[in-house]
Amino acid sequence: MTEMNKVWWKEAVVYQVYWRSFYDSNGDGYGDLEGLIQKLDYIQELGVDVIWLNPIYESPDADNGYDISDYFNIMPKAGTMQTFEKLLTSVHERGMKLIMDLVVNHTSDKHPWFVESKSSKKNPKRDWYIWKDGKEDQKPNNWRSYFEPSVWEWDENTEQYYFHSFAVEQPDLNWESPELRHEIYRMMRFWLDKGIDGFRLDAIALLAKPEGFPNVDNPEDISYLTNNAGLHSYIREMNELVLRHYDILTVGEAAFVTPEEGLKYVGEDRHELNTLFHFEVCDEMPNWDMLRFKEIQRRWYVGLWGKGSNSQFLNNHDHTRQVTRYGNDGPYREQSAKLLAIMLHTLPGIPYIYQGEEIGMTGVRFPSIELYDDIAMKNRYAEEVGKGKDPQGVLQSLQPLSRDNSRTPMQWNDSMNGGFSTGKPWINVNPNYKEINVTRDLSDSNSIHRFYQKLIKLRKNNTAMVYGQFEELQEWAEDQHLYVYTRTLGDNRLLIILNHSDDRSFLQLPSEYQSSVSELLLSNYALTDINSIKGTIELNPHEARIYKVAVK
Ligand code: TEU
Repeated sequence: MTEMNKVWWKEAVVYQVYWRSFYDSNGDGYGDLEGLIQKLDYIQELGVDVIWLNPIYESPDADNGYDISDYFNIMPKAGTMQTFEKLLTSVHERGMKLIMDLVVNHTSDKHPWFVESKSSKKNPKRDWYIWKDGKEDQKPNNWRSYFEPSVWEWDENTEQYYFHSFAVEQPDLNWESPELRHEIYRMMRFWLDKGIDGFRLDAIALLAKPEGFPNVDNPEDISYLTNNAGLHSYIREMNELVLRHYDILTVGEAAFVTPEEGLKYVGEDRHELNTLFHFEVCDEMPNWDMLRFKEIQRRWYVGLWGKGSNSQFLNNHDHTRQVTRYGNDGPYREQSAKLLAIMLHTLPGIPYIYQGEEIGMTGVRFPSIELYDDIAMKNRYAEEVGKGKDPQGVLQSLQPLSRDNSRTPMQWNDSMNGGFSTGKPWINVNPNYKEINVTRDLSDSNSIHRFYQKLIKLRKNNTAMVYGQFEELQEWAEDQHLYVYTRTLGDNRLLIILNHSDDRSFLQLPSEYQSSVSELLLSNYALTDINSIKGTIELNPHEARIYKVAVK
């Protein structure tokens, strides 16, 4: 595989800020941009390069900002345009970059465009959204949406249905309309000309709909909403008219893609996006499965390496906390959080840190549906209970993967509300904030946070972690707990050994490695001896090591 050309965003570590849960500066119970500004030193000291900011645009907040009613203004609970501009300046003054969430598959149903479109079949903006005939009791087809049993919502006034891939409050934009597309490009330039450093493109795989909107055999498998004909012509047009004119990072949220499909988005010869989030792990692997994870990593490495860039993450604002879902958030929480960090930062791809991951924040279990906020969970709860299912059983089935697991407020210290807010937080703080918080981690040189700092610093000094070829040691390729691989760039080789298990593991490396280690770069146990690689190695539960080895 050829070495890919070097560029700043490939070497970046990205920190995702779900601002409404990050830090509340005015006591209204919501995090805000002023609060983020006050915490920029904290983010900078972690060592990250780019901040990904979840949507801050005007929104009725049906889906926590992913239902936009004005792309050109900031929602008041986040702050003002002046606060945003102060934030952007402060981020740049610290040598970091800021990418924004671009939500253009849909708007809010309160967006003036939709209000106009909905007002009459003859309105000039009617075709900025997707309207279809049908009868009140007969929908245009049998598709279901991410958040509702159907993608169709009846409008009594104009006696047609409108299409929504997500909630009723989120009507899909009609990307077949050139007028709509050019208005979106104008909006993108508005933000890029302010100096932002790129976009995370929300639900980008959904922009094109299946030709003719035919019924499907299995409505529950909503992959039919994604990766349809015409999609890449839209993204290429977006690149041609907007993206290619700026030195930016673009990352597409691409649901239901395989490496082959993913390459269409990020192939360097495709002139579409720089990189992507695929969901073969977070959407399709409910619990940790090392063999499946290895297989996914292999396919994506073979599919993209040398041709396009991948991303590495195991949680975000839509997916529960990684140490809970894919690690051990009990007795081995610290070791497990550090092992997952080493894995994500040494596998091929740009690593994303979701706020709180760097202190090992965990998932949560609220005792009643009323304490949850996530529209996806509440809609699914209502749908299932509406079928006559036991409410408590439905709640318990939805809790593990509820998006609210990752949306509880950042835990800054052990004071009220974890130091997040002096008001009543919009969502309850995880009760473990007294034990898990930033202040505690900053006071401990062996904390998860301090480990992340070392790991990110290591990445800056070892370009093999970015551009090195990936190769598994075949002796452990089929091991359910041990993950052993190298990253090689020229004569710079790293050997990574992971024991993803609550038990000890033992292994004996091939002699070529035993005699070639030159340095133990990082370990999540108090290990210092580079000769620790010789003979039979005993690995503690969730032990992870990075060695520098000579290339023979
Ligand atoms: O999520 C999009 C979404 O749900 C899927 O496309 C994604 O592939 C994956 O399945 C997530 O589990 C985005 C935002 O991240 C989410 O917060 C919004 O609710 C949604 O779009 C609608 O804007």
